[in-house]
Amino acid sequence: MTTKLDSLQQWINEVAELTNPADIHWCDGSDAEYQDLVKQMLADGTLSELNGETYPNCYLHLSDPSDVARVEHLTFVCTSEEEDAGPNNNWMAPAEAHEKVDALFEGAMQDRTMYVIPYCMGPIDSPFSRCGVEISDSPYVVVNMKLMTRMGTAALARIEREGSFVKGLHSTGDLSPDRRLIMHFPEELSIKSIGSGYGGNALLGKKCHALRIASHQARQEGWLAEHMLIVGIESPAGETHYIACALPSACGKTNLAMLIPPDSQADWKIWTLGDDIAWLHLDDEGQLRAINPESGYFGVVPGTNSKTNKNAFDMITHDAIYTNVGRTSDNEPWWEDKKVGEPAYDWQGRDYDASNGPAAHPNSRFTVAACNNPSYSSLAEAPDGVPISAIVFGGRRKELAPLVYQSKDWKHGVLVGAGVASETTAANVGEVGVVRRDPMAMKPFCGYNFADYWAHWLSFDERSDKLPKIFHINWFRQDKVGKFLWPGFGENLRVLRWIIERCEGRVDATETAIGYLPKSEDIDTAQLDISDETMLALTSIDKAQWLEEMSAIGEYLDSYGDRLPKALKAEQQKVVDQLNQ
Ligand code: GTP
Ligand code: SPV
Ligand code: MN
Repeated sequence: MTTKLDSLQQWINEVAELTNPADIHWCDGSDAEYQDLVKQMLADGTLSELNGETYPNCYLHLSDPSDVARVEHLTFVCTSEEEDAGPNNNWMAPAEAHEKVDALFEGAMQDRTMYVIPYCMGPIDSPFSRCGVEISDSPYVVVNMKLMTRMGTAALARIEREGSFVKGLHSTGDLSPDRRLIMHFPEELSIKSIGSGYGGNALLGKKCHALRIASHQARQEGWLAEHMLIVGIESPAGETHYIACALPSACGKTNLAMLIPPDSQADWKIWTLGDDIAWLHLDDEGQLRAINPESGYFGVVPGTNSKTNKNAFDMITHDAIYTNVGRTSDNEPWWEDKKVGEPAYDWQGRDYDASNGPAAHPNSRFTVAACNNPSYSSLAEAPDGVPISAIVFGGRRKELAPLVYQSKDWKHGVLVGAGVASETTAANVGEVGVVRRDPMAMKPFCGYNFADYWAHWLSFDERSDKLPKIFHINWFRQDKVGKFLWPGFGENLRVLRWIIERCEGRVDATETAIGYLPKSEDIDTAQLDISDETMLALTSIDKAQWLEEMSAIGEYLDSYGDRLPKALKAEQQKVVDQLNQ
């Protein structure tokens, strides 16, 4: 196969010349192609088959033990001006970056097949979708892209029609962390990633394209590319509200996106649109609408069980790829908190031995197509997306942040998002459990200077008077012995219901300096074993602690210098003044 699009063919030729592959394969995205690649990977050991009776069409991939998560310290945004990448990104001048990374790509695909993977992020016929082509020498990447994106012939046809696409070049290289680089060239709409075969480092449609490159395009074109799930909440009366929530990596997006209403609220329904990324546009009426650019999930496995996330637990029993989980003696996948079965082997393929640590890597993942999800919304295919009633920010905070609060208005909501901090997780290589600033859950994913990003967020206020309300949530408050104060998971619906009531103006709230907090009796706790004292702790703030937090946020904002929008600093000062009253 070739293409009639000269710019694409020319790029393929250049890459082939540089990387010297044994073969070039144009991916058509068919099921037959998927099966062929699986067969080939079973033969060479890249995949192993899981129990075909209980887990039909499920495969296990064990990655290199040094290649198990995103690598923020090796991820660069290469704009011509350093200031355009901002203090939130690692930066390298484009010429130097190309030279460095091209040296690693030289001959990198020798004896390997070069796969050309055309994909479309978003419904294939949506005006908001954007296409890309990933070149990769990893068949594992191809099968993951097939499950997670609209990949193949239809995407290529759209690319040839439009003539423009994001260029993503990927090779697993030699997997050495010393020769691993994830480079973004937003001004050229291109990505070069080498040395990792894992997740967001290698599946270039996801974080690299749909967040880092897309956020840069979104700023220029007046929309938003965000690290947000999209979920529909249908009331017993049949009204559905859609909300978009930004939570940092491994902080509960997939779980919230496919929540199952508990028995106490069985007359509510939840519809999943997306679990990780949202592209948001204002329509002609000023309504913010969202599409999910992805069409599959790359979800955290540990912690998934029939109580916490039954939808995920069920959907990964067939047609799924597991990466870095353990196995039982029956050849079923196994992970911590699965609650059934026993591990016999760990994620490195060794006999399980508790002294080696967990059986499944804490960042082990499943890949499945979205249509596997029992709560998948048919509107996920709607070209115009769904109307968003509320935007929700949040993080993982043992202390301080209440269960939920609402910003006073849009501008204040942008401050709430910019002030998000969260404990780090295993989704990135590095220390786990340290609180860090993660504005809008985009610290690792914003392809440009956060100061400009906040200005872009603020600019929406002038463009519409129908913007969604903005909230902040925290499921992760703990007591003195480290027990979660809030039951979480399905019970989070109780908080979503308060958010909807607020959007509809049907419930009062307590005004505080940081925003509107629920009156503790307004969060429904029927049939929940939770004390009034705990509810009070979850729905009140400690002024002294918040003064400290707001001044830390002020210092953080100041670190962005002159480019920081004055309006944002003024919002921070307003909160400080009110806390001091
Ligand atoms: P990324 O895919 O990295 O972007 O992560 P995510 O935000 O989708 O997180 P995910 O839903 O996969 O959850 C990560 C971990 O948090 C899992 O181990 C979950 O079991 C756990 N978790 C999710 N929701 C809750 C909750 O409401 N309460 C508690 N205590 N844990 C939760
Ligand atoms: C995240 O880290 O936020 C993920 C996983 O969703 S990865 O695709 O590896 O970035
Ligand atoms: Mn994510």
